[in-house]
Amino acid sequence: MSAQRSQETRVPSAPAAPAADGRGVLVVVPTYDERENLPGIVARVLDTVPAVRLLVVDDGSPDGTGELADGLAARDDRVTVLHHRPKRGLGAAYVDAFAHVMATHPADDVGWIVQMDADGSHAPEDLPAMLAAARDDGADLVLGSRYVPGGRVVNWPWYRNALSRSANVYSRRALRLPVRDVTGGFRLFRREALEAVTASPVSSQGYCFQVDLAFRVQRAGYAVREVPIVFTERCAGASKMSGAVVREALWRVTVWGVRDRLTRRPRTHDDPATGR
Ligand SMILES: Nc1nc2c(ncn2[C@@H]2O[C@H](COP(=O)(O)OP(=O)(O)OP(=O)(O)O)[C@@H](O)[C@H]2O)c(=O)[nH]1
Ligand SMILES: [Mg+2]
Repeated sequence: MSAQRSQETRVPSAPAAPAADGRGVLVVVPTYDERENLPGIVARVLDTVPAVRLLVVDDGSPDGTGELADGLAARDDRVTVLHHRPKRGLGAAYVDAFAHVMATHPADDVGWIVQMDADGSHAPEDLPAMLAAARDDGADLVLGSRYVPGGRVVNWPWYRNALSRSANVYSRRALRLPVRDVTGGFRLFRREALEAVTASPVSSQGYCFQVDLAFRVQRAGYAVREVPIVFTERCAGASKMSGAVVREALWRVTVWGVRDRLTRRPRTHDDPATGR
């Protein structure tokens, strides 16, 4: 093969680490009825990491969030919108958005992908610490964690705290995962790891989508790190949390845990606090 041909067919590779200003990073923000929250969150992301790209994934929000996002995209070319229909839950919106990102951005353009809620619970100001964890610790997946030292939850009623804590304890034990916050939705993925774990179909929809992806990344042998975040209950709009979401998580995690034990994988001895 000639030198020129090998040059042409070379697959572009992702940078080894994300830049502090967000170059090479794309933030995916799923929205459903987040009209009041979206403009503020987009502005804060772009202020914090000015070289970042941001993709809003809207499932035809009745409150007009999709059109509002189009307006933000028209004013700032760092912002794009994926109008995703029909609404099939958060998991489907993320999976289709990830596929869209991979198809529209080569690896040397976007090597790192963030997932983040639009409701203000995830503070964009925590992004630099998450990027630094990937840069300095060589993480493939950085979990924004409420349950490591320095992390916390603000303004949740006791029953939401209890639900989240129990879901984490159950998921960690059932799946033998060495991380403290496996249900959180504020994360940074190395593109290669995300591509690898979404190559097989992902059918989990609600909260358990987060558990599903973290489990896949950890079992595939990628490096997972946790960085403390302050999670704040949304100020505006309604939560999409429901009994169905909890039931889905419970049965799916139980099935995965049983299947994992039947395959007789040795228990990991990693330090739960750091994921190392
Ligand atoms: N595109 C899309 N976004 C969704 C869907 N469901 C939820 N979202 C968005 O996903 C993010 C998380 O949803 P929330 O309603 O905050 O649910 P949650 O964070 O799991 O629950 P809370 O802790 O009560 O806030 C928000 O930005 C929602 O607008 C969906 O079906 N499609
Ligand atoms: Mg929320």
